[in-house]
Amino acid sequence: MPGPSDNPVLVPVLGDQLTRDLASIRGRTKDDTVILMMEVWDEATYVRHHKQKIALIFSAMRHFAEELRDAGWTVDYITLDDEDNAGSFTGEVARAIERHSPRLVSVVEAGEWRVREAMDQWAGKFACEIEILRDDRFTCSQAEFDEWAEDRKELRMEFFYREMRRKTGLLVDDDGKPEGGEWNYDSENRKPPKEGLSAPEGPKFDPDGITQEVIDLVEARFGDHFGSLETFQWPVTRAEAEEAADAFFAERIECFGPYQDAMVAGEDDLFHSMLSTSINLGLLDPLELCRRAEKAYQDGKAPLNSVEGFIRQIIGWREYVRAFYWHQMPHLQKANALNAQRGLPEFYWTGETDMACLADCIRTTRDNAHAHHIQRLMVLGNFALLAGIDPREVQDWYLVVYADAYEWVELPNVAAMILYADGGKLASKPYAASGNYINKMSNYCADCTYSPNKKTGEGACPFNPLYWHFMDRHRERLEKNPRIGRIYATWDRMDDDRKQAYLDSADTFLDSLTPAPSGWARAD
Ligand code: FAD
Ligand code: DLZ
Ligand code: SF4
Repeated sequence: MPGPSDNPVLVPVLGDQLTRDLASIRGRTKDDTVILMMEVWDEATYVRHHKQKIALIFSAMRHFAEELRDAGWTVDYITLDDEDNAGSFTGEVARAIERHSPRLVSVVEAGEWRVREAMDQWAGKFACEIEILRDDRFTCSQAEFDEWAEDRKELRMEFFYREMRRKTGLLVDDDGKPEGGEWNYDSENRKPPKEGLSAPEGPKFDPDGITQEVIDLVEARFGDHFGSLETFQWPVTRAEAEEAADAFFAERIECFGPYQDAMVAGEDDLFHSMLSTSINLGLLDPLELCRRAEKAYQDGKAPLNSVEGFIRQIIGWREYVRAFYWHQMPHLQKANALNAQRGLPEFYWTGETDMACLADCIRTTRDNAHAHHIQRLMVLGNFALLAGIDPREVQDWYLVVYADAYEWVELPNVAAMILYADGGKLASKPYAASGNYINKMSNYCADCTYSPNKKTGEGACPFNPLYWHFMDRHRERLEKNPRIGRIYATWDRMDDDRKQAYLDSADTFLDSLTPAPSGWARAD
């Protein structure tokens, strides 16, 4: 490798840090820097990631390395099948220090607790200076969040989000007032799908030579992991990710808001942006996307409820869950406030269930390593909540199956948002719903063996008895909650036979579930 000067700066770039604007690359000079990129066994196997997720990350890493080299940077790239590969970030940094004798190792903090803990050991392990920089791709620093959170009994995204709106100036006028008079237009973003609702398809990217090589590697080394590789069509470069963003802003943002919570069988993307993989990898700048959305509104090309909704997902939810993760780790990983102990049903892996909504959400998860937000929340998540599935099993599943899944974003969404395992620090109430909600917001029920209108017994939608079973077994905790407690008046008005029929139906259904054998999410 043509080397830069003696004792250069070594810049390790992790698989989700793929931008030239990274704090550790920005301001460096090409003749004094070696960029280190590492495909390592530990990262590829700490859970048994969906095959598309590994292929996406390796392909994006290889393309980014090529882009850096073309721009004149020195890149030391370790492939997974390099025979001396040490298998871990720490092992590879140690080998790179031997090769390059750097005067400084400069790295941007890792997104995940597990990796950051390892990184924190480097200063004690290596005989050269180590610099760990803040990841300034996020708008909110941890110190800022911790200060905001201090002395607050409840952490609510809505108030944090207003701070982020003020900080960025997005959709805020010169007097600090929100555009249109309201901070949040969520109430306009719950339109059920009308008959035949369909969205213009976004661009799909067929694998090029680099991606195909990676797909072959993944099939050979991780062939027994969950998911299909045949349908791999993710953007793997900044240029492709920008093309995907262009298509979203040209064709789908207009309806993004109104149909944000809608679900249509077979319409996998609907009006969603499909940009989370690219944002999380570093291919797209989240704030730049928000500015584009704001401009679409200013130019009259998209309504306020769509644009505010999109911006809220990014500078609201995305920033919020990341800061919440660091605020609540490491205990968030083990939180189980509702003492849920049931094993994850096998159908989460096989898709073999008569429940049409779950079957469709698992199909798109298997084929595309993606499901949109309301599918993750109100179908897959709602079921796991109502059925009382052990949070650790649910967390592992979500971390494995989605191409955009990194623990900092997956864990708060799963443990705190869908499972209420944190006891309500993030969400004001559990997102529990019966079949009625899914029937209203989707067309799934029309083709289901079960009926959403039947409440108990044979043929009843399982979400109906499960809902009351959940409410009944968590009464002590939930009836004090002003946002959900009133539901117990409805339960108390039912006669005992009706209540018993709900509880018996739910028990019969829960007894019929086959738990997944171990080994799907983590190696035995
Ligand atoms: P869009 O609907 O177009 O939204 C725009 C962007 O907003 C997304 O690209 C994403 O960057 C951001 N966003 C939206 N909702 C959230 C949220 N709740 N948390 C953080 N960012 C958000 N997102 C991930 O990136 N990785 C995950 O591992 C992940 N796990 C999730 C698990 C559960 C249980 C739930 C309910 C949500 C999860 N999300 C996760 C959030 C969300 O479902 C995905 O970001 C979204 O479906 C990605 O598709 P999209 O880009 O089309 O999103
Ligand atoms: C998810 C992942 C995988 C599967 N493989 C790698 C890898 O081999 N090399 C790498 O740099 N990053 C990988 N990643 C992403 C990392 O897990 C991610 O950067 C850390 O979780 C951040 O803390
Ligand atoms: Fe899902 Fe129930 Fe509707 Fe079937 S009837 S699709 S299980 S909500």
